Amino acid sequence: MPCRKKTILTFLAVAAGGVLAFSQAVHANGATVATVRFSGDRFEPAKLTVPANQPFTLEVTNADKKAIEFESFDLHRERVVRPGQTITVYMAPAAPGHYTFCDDFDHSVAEGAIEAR
Ligand SMILES: [Cu+2]
Repeated sequence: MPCRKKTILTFLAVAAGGVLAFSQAVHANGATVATVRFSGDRFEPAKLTVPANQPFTLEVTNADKKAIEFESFDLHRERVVRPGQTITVYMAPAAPGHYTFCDDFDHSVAEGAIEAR
């Protein structure tokens, strides 16, 4: 089940906090790999930037003690991540834009966002 309701609130919170983390994406073998870590009921960083119109991979590490369901309704991905596990999510090229993701097991967790530019 997708979770979009908090998108605007999350975006405003991120903007207000000025916590715009850029260059989280690193290049390995020519491919963009972005990483995000879940711990303490939050995604870190809360915002990732990736190149638009290029495939990329997202490595999601769950460093928390509970399972999460990494879900991006916008990017059509939904994967369970067990405690201590790192998963690799292959993403299709994304048009420039703002794509949210969340823990679909717990909607009290603030959404994260991927900015394709
Ligand atoms: Cu879901």
